[in-house]
Amino acid sequence: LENAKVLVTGGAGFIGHHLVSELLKYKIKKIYVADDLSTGLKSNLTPFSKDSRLELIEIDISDFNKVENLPAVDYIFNLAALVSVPLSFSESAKNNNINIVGFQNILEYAKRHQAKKIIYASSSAVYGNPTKTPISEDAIIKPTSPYGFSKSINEIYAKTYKEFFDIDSNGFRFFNVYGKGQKSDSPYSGVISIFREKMIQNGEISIFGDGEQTRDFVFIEDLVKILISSIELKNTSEIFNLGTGKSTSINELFNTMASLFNYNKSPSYKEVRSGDIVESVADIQKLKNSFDIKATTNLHEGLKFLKDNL
Ligand code: UD2
Repeated sequence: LENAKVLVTGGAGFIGHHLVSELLKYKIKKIYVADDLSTGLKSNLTPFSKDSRLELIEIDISDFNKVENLPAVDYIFNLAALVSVPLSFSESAKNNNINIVGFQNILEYAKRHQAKKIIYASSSAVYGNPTKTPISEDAIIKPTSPYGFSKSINEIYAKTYKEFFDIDSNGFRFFNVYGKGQKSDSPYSGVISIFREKMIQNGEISIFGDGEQTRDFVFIEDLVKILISSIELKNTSEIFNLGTGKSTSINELFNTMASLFNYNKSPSYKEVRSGDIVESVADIQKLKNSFDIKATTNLHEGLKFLKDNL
């Protein structure tokens, strides 16, 4: 990364700003953040505003005229996306524009500027409801939402650009990412940030379904380190699960958080959220085989960090 120029799309978002923060620890030459600030926040980048290596460019990646004019870089991290599964149903055109057209624009930009590599966010949503857990990368791709579909298309596009234009890439199927700075004020926010906020305010917590559905919660600090270390992989268009390999039910999550946050109320059980996946946990063998860095922060440590760093 020494002297490299980097583009981070979605760099003002939750995952993006953690990535920017980590990248700035390297002797990097320049980091351009491309973000339309629709869900990302300028304030996420305020802590680094004095670092002249960082530049925010306010663009929507679905606008090719704008993408084409972005400065040339060595590496691209594509994190810009419409990330909500429910919204991908109600705003499917927007989902397609940002997640499919936008990504294709970034690939095309990479090709024209001969970028060395694209590292992009895919999602566990490409699997839909897995027939077998833990889910390995070669499991059937059967998304159950426009969001999951769009991410599966990203993977196909990226592989195509490797095949035809020799653009290296790595796609990471993110499982449930959590950490500091994740929004809690939207109905589409992640369960951990919602529970945390409600517990701090001693508010009412809802669990959708019986709470026995499981997720693989991966800590943001681990995730960004893995993304950065993937720069070392050459001549590749591989796709990796990015999770911990550990499964936690929503009931377990609730109980762990309740004791950490001294929350004494009981949750109220509501109807299952439509399209909710029952079991989700990553098979991380491939990730382990390819990276020295692993997502090793266990959920209790990660949650404790969240509590101590309010
Ligand atoms: C995650 C990703 C999403 C997509 C999807 C793929 C997040 C925030 N979202 O959605 O982008 O990749 O995986 O499958 O990581 N829940 C409650 N009470 C609440 C909120 C949530 O019980 O107040 C439950 C919810 O019904 C679900 C679980 O908690 O069973 C996790 O929900 P989530 O919204 O954090 O994440 P998920 O897995 O639906």
